Amino acid sequence: MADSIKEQFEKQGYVILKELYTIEETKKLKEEAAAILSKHEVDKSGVFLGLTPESTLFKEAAVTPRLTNALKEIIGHSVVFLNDKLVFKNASTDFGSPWHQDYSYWHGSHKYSVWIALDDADRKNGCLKIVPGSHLSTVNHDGNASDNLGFTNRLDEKEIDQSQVVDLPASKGDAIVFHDLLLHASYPNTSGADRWALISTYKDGTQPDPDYPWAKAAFAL
Ligand SMILES: O=C(O)CCC(=O)C(=O)O
Repeated sequence: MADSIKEQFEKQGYVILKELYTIEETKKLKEEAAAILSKHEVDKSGVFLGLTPESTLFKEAAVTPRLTNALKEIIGHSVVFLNDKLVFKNASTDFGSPWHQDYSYWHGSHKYSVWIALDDADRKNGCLKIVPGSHLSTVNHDGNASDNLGFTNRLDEKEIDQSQVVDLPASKGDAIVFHDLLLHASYPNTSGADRWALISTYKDGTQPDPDYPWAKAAFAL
């Protein structure tokens, strides 16, 4: 019998929810995200934190039943949505995100992020790559971050065993739920087209945490 979502997550540190949103729903999310960027006069690629506090469409997307059922199976009955962010790489973005574990940025209880493709993503435009099973240990983030590309906590590429790396190409509307110790990075976008992704972060509501400034609009599911 195939592993359950919880078993897959516990072994690999991630699960893929194919077609979590339809093409039409994903198109609406991308249009809404573009409207929010435009309202804030953001015109170059990067990261925009906090779509759900501005838009009921994103709030509805964050609580879509197939996703919340999967999260409850993985996390338990008490799940809290913390925040979401848009990682919007446009044609001019030719750098990938370096290898890291998200936990190095927030500490506290473990968190669970959902990476949602708003565009089809592959090796040419910056899909995610991960090391399955790497969520079982914490590693040092002492890589050189002097390139001004953010990600101040990162690993040196040569610390990654390339034979263990798995690419996670995704179609629009697919979602990847991953543990905050899963080692991940993304390829540069060399396609000349957009690669936009939405990342929503959740936690176990029974676990204490500091009052994160980035999660002011948190709510329990
Ligand atoms: O979507 C990407 O390029 C990766 C983003 C990422 O790893 C992160 O924000 O933690």
